[in-house]
Amino acid sequence: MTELSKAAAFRQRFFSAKKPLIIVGAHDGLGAQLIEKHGFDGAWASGLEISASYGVPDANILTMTQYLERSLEMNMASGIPVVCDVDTGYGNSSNVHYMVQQYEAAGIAAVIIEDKLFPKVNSFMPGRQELASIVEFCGKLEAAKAAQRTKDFLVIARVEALIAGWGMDEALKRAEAYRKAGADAILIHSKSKQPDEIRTFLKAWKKRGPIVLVPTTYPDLTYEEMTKLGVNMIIFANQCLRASIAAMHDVLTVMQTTKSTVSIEKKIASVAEIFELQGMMKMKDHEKKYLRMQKPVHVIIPAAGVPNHEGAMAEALKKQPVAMLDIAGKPLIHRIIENVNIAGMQDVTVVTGYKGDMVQLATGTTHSVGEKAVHGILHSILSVPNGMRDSVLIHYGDVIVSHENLRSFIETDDPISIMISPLQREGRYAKKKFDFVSLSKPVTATRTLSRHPRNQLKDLGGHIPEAQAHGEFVGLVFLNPEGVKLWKKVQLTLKPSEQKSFSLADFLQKMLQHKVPVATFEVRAGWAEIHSDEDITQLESLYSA
Ligand code: SPV
Ligand code: MG
Repeated sequence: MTELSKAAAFRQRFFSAKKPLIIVGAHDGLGAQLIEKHGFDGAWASGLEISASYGVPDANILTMTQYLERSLEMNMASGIPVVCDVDTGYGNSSNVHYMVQQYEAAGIAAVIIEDKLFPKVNSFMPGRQELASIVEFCGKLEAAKAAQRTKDFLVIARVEALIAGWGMDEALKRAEAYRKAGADAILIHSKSKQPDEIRTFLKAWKKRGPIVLVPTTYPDLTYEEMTKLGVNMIIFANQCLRASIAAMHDVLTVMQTTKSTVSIEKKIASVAEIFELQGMMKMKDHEKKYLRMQKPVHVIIPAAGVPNHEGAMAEALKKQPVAMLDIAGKPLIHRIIENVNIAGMQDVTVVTGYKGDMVQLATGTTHSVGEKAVHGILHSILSVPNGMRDSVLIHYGDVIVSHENLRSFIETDDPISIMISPLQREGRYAKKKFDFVSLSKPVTATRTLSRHPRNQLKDLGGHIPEAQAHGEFVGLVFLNPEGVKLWKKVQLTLKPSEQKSFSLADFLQKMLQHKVPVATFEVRAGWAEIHSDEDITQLESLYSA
């Protein structure tokens, strides 16, 4: 069985219910959701509420499109039918024709058109309340009924004769004319504080056709009496807006006078409730099923080591850890994490040790291995609780890699890959021990089509002579979930002493010994190591360029 459209279901209920349906005014999707939660029959896209929420008068200042957009928003956000206040239909019969096509196509269940002149003014506003002629308005109603494509859509005619002071006879005459012109129901509007005017009208009307009421000024008319009088639907048109304005005044007063929110925290809705209403949890479930864009990557940045640098940098590092070295006005670790974030990775753990208290992050968390950081880098990595989760990017704390390189690096089907660079400028390798790499099938051509040639690692470490090396290890390892499993297997074979003393290169070598394939990803540019004052000067000119 196919499900009825909202308009079809609403029409059925409107004409068959034994008691008046109740719809409630709103001006946005959230309002419609709350109304639905409380079990009402529908939402009223109120012209008063929508215009007030824009901060403008209820006098056709806004355009049809603006009202329609809000109505659509309410309709999409909720499962209840939306009945729309379309004022006078935004012009003459041609405007009404177009309006009905638009509202019906948007899935709106019903529109209520009033018999005033465009531009209208809210019915409760003293002063001009000009009525259209009966003839003209009947033409609009006929245009509306002719424009609808399905039989389900409801066109309700709103009689403003009592509002405009034209008297009961005129109101009854108009209601009858509109019924004959094809209106599905009549809304008889009154601004009287007593319900007598409405009682008189309804008694004289004698249930000739369905009736809608807006009991804003006559709240004393009970639901039971309205039921007896044969009312089909009532509209609580603006009470939610008025309630929210009062509530906002209250909290604003408290916040302004006490400069605190402590006393109101328990009275206001929680952020969790907002999340619930806007469907945040549903979105998360949806993402689990369908979002395949980015795999979660846990980034581990070992930055615990006691520095052994030379020159002016050594002086600076007596007072702070490498991670907090200033690179053109920002700590190195912030620059690293910024690139990692831009590359789409948000789950970051920085392992701190030496002067770890000084490591302050803007995003990401820290994990400390103690001030002395006596063990190797592998120990730092393994000490992160549940660190080897999802996919893992291990990123040395003293290299900066461009976000473009990072993004390409993790886009791989290889379970484990490491970032390498061709051998660098002369003399670089004289000063300290480097982890060189040798590849199983080295690219011999100096020109290659691939931006980042991928290859297989044959050997890695300081024991490879420079002359035989195909490149150097940059300090980044990426493991996809399969790679993480392989990592854990090899980890189980380590002796406790190895777990403590190993460098990352030692562990990668161990993987090779266990015949775990390690792929290499070559970068020729877009990375820098921060080891000397010269490195920092170079980076500063890059960042300030
Ligand atoms: C509205 O809610 O915009 C209405 C009802 O038209 S009333 O304000 O009572 O006229
Ligand atoms: Mg209105």
